[in-house]
Amino acid sequence: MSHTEKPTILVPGRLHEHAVKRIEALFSIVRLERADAALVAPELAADVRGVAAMTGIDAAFIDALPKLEIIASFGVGYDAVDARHAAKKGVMVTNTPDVLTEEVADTAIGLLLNTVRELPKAETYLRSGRWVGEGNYPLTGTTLRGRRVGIFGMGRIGLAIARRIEAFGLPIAYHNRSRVDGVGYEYHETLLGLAGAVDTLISVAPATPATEKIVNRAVLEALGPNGIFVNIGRGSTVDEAALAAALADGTIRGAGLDVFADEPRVPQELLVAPNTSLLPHVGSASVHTRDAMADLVVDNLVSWFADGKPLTPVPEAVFVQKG
Ligand code: 8YV
Repeated sequence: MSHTEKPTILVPGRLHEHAVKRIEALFSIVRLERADAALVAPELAADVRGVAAMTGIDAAFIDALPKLEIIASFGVGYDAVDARHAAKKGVMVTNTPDVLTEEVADTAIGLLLNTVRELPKAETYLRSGRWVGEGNYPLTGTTLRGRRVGIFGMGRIGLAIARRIEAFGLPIAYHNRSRVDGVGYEYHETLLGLAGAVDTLISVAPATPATEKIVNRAVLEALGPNGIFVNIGRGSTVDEAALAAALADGTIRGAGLDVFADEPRVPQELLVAPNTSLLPHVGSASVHTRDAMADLVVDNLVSWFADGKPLTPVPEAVFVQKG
């Protein structure tokens, strides 16, 4: 790409600094306060050929950019991007799979252990002087020993979590839209069926219309009074009011949550519950992994503008060709 041919890339809202720096070096970058069609001035509409974003991109924003060719989204979950609309308009959409898989799986295991063995609470106990003052931290009522683990969403991250759980010596079952080829774990056709067969449910499910509030009262009842629910996927997949009620009335034993329906707001009932372990959506949040995600965002743009071959197109857009 010669200097004069540099495509204009629009970055609405905040984006990882490493991605911004590389876009600045390789493209002509334009920043916008947020991805709002009303903010797109005519000069911008005439120029922008790519969007790199960590934020939602709706149909109106796509329509406001007639020269748009590609939306490079930061993150593996791209529910905030209207990928179907983009693809319909011939706009490529990419996400950042693979590079975050092991990090998110690590976090899921940490969250599971924090929930079951109360490690954050035990640390707070020590730091606040209670070990000295009151003696040993109480034995935890829950343990990983003897648990049966169900994984909801057997994609790349689900598989990476399953590999780790295998090393813990625990049996694994799963539910997914469909059975995954080559995966030998016990498969359940429904989430309810899976919840009934396990006592530890780890959700890695993406946000789709089909998964909206799918972790509901019935699923939590099926998980049962010794049940532990861990969510590392998306908050919208959980009926949070039902979860808070289930935690309060003993329908399940505890929950570890990294994601919430209305981030960064966390329902008060979940914040004050003694049997929750909560994280502020840090599944992939190490410098190492976020830098790798940033690189993949930019590499998708580079590859698209060089030869029309994005590295990681989302399924809705795989058929989109560079015009
Ligand atoms: C986000 C995530 O990328 O990849 C995902 O789907 O949930 C995260 O890694 C992160 O929250 C940045 O917005």
